Amino acid sequence: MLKALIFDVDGTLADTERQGHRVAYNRAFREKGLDWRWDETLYGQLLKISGGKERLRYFIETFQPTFKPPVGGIDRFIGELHRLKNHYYASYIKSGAVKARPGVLRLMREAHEAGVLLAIATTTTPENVYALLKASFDAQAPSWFQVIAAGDVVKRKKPAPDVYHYVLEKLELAAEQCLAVEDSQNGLRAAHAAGIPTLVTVNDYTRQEDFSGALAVVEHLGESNQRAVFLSGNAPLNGLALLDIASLQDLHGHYLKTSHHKQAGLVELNNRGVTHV
Ligand code: XBP
Ligand code: MG
Repeated sequence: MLKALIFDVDGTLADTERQGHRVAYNRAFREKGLDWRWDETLYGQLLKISGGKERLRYFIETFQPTFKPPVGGIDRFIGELHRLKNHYYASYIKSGAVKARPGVLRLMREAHEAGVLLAIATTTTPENVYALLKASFDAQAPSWFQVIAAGDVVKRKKPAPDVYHYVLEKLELAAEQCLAVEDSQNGLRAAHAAGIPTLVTVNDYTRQEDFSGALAVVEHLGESNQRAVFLSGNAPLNGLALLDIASLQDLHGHYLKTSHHKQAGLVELNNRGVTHV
C-alpha cells in the first residue's frame, strides 16, 4: 500500500532553474567581477551535474581551466559564489514570481487528507526549499512534510541514491511503500537506485532525457482545468484527466502486483514524528 509521496524540488515542484537559479548565478558572477555568463543552452548542459556547488566546480574545471581562485582557494571561492547565488535566488523566490507546477499543491493536499505521508528529497540547499514552499505553496507548507532532506545532508548528490535512503530511514518505510515524483534522469536514477517506484513530470530542460523504468512520464500532474498529458505510462492511467491520490494508489498497486520484489519484511510505520533536516 502507498504510504508516502517523496517529492523532488527543482523542476518538479516548480520551474526554478531557467529564470531562477540560472539568473541568480549570472548576478552573482557580475557582482564578483567575473565575465562568466550562463545562457539557457549552456545551463541545460550544466544541469547534468546536480547540486549548485558541484555544478560551479564542473563549470570552472571544464570551461575556465586557467581560472586562478583568489586567496583562500577554490573551495572557499565556490562556497562564497554559491551563497551569493542563493541570496539572489531567495529574493526572487520570496517575490512570489515562481508558481507551483500544475497539480502539485492539489496532490499534496489530497495526500495529506488521505493520510499519505509527504517528504522531500532534493539536492538543493534547505533554505531554498523552505523559501519556495512558503512563497509558492502555503506559509504552513513546510509543516506538511514528515521529512525535508536537502543539499549537503548526504555526501553524494543525485544520481546517487543517498538522499532517498536518508528519507526512507527517517520515514521508517521500505522503498516499495513509497512513490517518488521527479523531473530529471538524475532524479529518476537516484530514486530507482534506492528501489523507489517513480513518476516523472517533465519540463523543457528534461523532456528529452531517458526515463526508462519510470511508472509513468507526464507533462504535469494536471488540474481540473488543465488535463495531464501522458507521455508514457502504465495501464491504470489510461484516459485519466489528472493524477489524484486515488490514481497514484492504483498505479502503485499495479506496480506492486507486477513487480517481482519481495514484500516480506517491510518496515511498518510506527513513528509519525516530524523530522525536518
Ligand atoms: C536540482 C539541482 C540543484 C539546483 C540548485 O535539484 O541540481 O542544484 O539547481 O540548488 P533537485 P543549489 O534535486 O531539487 O532537482 O544551488 O542550492 O544546490
Ligand atoms: Mg529536479
